[in-house]
Amino acid sequence: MKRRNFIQHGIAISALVGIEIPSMDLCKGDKFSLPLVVSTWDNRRANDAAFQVLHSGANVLDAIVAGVKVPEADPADRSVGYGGRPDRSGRVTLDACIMDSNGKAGSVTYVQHYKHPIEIARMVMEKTPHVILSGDGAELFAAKMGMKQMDLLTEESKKEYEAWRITEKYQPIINIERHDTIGLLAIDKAGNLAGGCSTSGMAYKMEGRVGDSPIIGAGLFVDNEVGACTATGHGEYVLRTLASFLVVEFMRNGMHPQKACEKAIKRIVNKHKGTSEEYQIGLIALDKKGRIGYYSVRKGFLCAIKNTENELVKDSEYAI
Ligand code: SD4
Repeated sequence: MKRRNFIQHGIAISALVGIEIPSMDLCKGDKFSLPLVVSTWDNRRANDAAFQVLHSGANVLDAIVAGVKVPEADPADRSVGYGGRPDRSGRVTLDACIMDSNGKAGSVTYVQHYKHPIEIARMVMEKTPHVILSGDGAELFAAKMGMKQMDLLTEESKKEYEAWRITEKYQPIINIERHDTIGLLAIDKAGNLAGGCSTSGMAYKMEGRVGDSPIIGAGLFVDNEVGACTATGHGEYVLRTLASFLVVEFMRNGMHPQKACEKAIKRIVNKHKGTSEEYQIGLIALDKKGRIGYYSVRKGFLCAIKNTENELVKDSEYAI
């Protein structure tokens, strides 16, 4: 079911799973029991996959990869992986990154023909001396690692792209077609954190454009001593402010994840006062104690939460 059709004002899925929903304040103020998974938008299926892995006692990094792979493989998710909208040359180019509990990071940018950039990012982290591989180099590395190529442009994306070419107007629409990137954060029973982020980026972006999602500190940041944050939305705004790093630093200074997300979003808004663009950014954060936060520039952002007692999709509060 389409996110925008399903979610209205913090509808949780208690009706579907028979679970009582904590109030908004409880969600944002209280600790959740561990293990715990949170993700951007209505990524419940990704949360489920990640949680199952965590619950089975496996590594928190395995949980991140299992979760992120769900929207990457889903052609109905038009902002991630297979089925993602192309750039203005008609190519589907993917960005992804991952961070583990030891502060290691891996990332790929501008990758074509591979459905699971999160797996390539993990291999960059684990099997190379580098943090980021880009474009041809990332694809060559994926081929060497035995990953299979495929055509990522679905018929639906192709048709839309051809319709777009009539006007070629680059005008991202907030919350709907161009914002469904997955940012997934998880914490295991022992309190170890990890995170991942994956996207096809802004639809009809310029060739070669790289967004915030694969940039460590922008689209994602994890510090196992403190907490983790991930971002979605108009990446240029996140890149200019290194928003995920900023949120983790706020939390390091003792701020609650909710306050930290709010403060970072307000900084983004203040720094971009003069812009006429109707941009959207959503941030979610998780700290070492299992407390969460989420906040956005505008109405419409969602945060999905899953632990043993809860399976929720919450509307975010917003700045403007
Ligand atoms: C980008 N931040 O490439 C990504 C887009 C996004 O939901 O988050 N879409 O700018």
